[in-house]
Order: sequence, then structure tokens, then C-alpha cells
Amino acid sequence: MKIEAITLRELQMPLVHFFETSFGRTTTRRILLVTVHADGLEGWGECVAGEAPYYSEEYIEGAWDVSARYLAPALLGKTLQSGSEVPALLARVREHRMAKAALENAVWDAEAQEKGTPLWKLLGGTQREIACGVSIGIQDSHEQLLQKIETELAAGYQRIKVKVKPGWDVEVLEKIRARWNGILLSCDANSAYTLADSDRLKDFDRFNLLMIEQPLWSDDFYFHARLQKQLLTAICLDEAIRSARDAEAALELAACRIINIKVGRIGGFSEAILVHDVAQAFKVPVWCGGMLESGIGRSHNVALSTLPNFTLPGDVSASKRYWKEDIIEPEVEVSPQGTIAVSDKPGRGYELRKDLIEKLTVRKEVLKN
Ligand code: OSB
Ligand code: MG
Repeated sequence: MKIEAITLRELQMPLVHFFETSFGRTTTRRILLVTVHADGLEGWGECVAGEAPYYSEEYIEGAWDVSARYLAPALLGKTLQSGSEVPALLARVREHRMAKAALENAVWDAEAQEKGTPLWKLLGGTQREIACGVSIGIQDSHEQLLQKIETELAAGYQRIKVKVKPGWDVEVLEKIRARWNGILLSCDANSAYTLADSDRLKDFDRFNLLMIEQPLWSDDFYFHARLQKQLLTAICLDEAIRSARDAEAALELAACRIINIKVGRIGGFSEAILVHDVAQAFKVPVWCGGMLESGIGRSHNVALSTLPNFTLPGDVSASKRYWKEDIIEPEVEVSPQGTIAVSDKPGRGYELRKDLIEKLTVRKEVLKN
């Protein structure tokens, strides 16, 4: 396929309920979508960068700029067979993984359509059904959090993850465990602690958590390895793992026992598959994380989650938890057993609601050679 044009667009989508982590609260997502136009096909990708550089250094304005100025021009006019050829073409630009992932994944999306294959099969997926958990943000009160957990458990989700930070941690976990002793429960600190908090983190051991996600600095393996030695609870790295090389280094150091794979953070499907493979070789399970994506990113997360070593429930949950109306059809729906069945349709398996996408678009730029 010859890449004839690339469209960048920003959508603004208000969340049904605010989402708060240790680094801040989001009420409306500003979402950068890219469309790759090739041989009459349209491949779509989503850049998961936040509105501000708080989760990582990437943010929507920066991602837009680097995409328009450097990344899209490196693809325009090129003839490609596969999404797997994209990383080499973008390699001259350092980092900017979320911006790169949107473009690479759009090419995979087009490739799946061109080959008439479901995207998940093209990626090497083997599971026809994926297990779903939910990520629940920091709330205004403990009561509000407990109510949310109750709703999600009733909906069938297989694992509850709560966000924690100093001041919203032990007491919260105590209350959850007092009410639901047996559920699969984990927590995510988004780098809110330091080694000075080791005793507090050790205290988390009494809650029988499936994992503690990214307790320490977003760029660290070494001190996570030190902390892991002191904890019974498994550490899962999110922010710190940006490549297969990172995964290998972290696992060799025993900095974690579980990895959260986010295709945006890792820079695209090709590298995400490599991270999956490294973890598998170390017999370390992975799961698919989320970044409050619209249906496009969500459908790509569903496809990635079908790879064999995605053995823990992911943060891949129903569209309606985030959006009044999602931009795909059907929306992502989760069964009462907390699973999503993958589609055998060619491509991403979900149609686009183009009228709604246009309606939500606040900025658009078409790039051509
Ligand atoms: O750390 O997993 C995270 C959302 C934004 C930024 C970081 C994270 C999250 C989530 C939400 O936990 C996952 C989802 O999309 O449901
Ligand atoms: Mg996380």
C-alpha cells in the first residue's frame, strides 16, 4: 500500500465520570486520531498521550507537532507491505512513542483490512475471548469508591484496580477488603511513592493484592528491584517499561513480576509484541493497560490482548464506562462473565461512526507530500 495522505485530528470527548490518579484529574479527553490513506483504504490509529505531560513526557500538543513535522513526512509517499515496517522508518526520531504508535497502528489497521484478516489474528493472537478488569480512579469519598466497586463487580468484571497515593491507600484498601475479602484486587500508584515509603508499601502485603502497579519513579528499575525484595506482593511495572529492552532489563533485575503492556507507551504493535515475547520467555504474565481511549484505541487494545501471554485481566473495559456515545459500532461491550469476545470480521472488528467523529472533531490537518 502506498501512503498517499495522513490526517491528524483532535476530538474532545467528555468522560461520563472524572478519572483521577495520583498525578491529577481528567474530566474531558482530548484525543489525537490519525488516519492513514493508502490505496483507497483508511487505517486509523489513536495517540494515547494525555492532555498534559503528567503520566509521561508526551502530551497532545507535542504529539501533534512531532507527527505533523517529522513522523508523518517519514511515511508519506512510501509503499509498505505491513505495519511492522513502520518502526524502522520512524526510528530517526527519538522517543515520542505514543505519537509513533498511533501511526504504526493505523498502518496495521489498514493492513488487516487489505488482507481481509482480523487485526487480532494478524498480530498473532490466539485467544478468542479476553478477560476484563476495571481501573477505578480516586474518588471524592470512600463511600463513592465502594459504590463504584459494587457496580463494577455486579457488571461481572474479573478484577478491580484502584488508584492509590499517599493519603488514599491503606485505609481505602482496608475498607475494600472488609467488604470483599475474596475478589481479585490490585492497586496503581502511578509513581506516587519513594523508598522512604517502604514501610507503608510493605503494609500493603496484608491485603492480598494481585499486584502493586508502578509504586516508584516512572523511569526506574533498580529501586523497584530493591523494593520487590522486601514485598510479598508482586510489583507490576507500567510507566517504566517502554521497550522490549526495558522489559528484559527489568526482568533480569527482578524489578517486577508482572508487566502492564500499553501499546501507546511502548510505541506501537511491533514493539508491544516483542515485550509480550520477552515476558513470556521469563514466564512473567502480562496484561493490557488502558489510557482512557476512545473506541479506536480500545479496539486495538482488544486485538493485542488476544496474544497468548495476556493471562491476567486487562484494563480493557466497556465503552459506556467512559463515554455517553463511543465512536465505534458496536461499542465495546463486556459480558456478565467479564469477558470480551473478539470478532472474526476483517480489520479492527468495529465500524467507525464517521458522522460522530466529525461532530467531535475540533481540529484537523491533512498532510500530503
Ligand atoms: O496508569 O493505568 C494507568 C489512565 C490514564 C493514565 C494512566 C493509567 C490510566 C488507567 C485507566 O488506569 C485505564 C483505563 O483506560 O481504563
Ligand atoms: Mg498504570
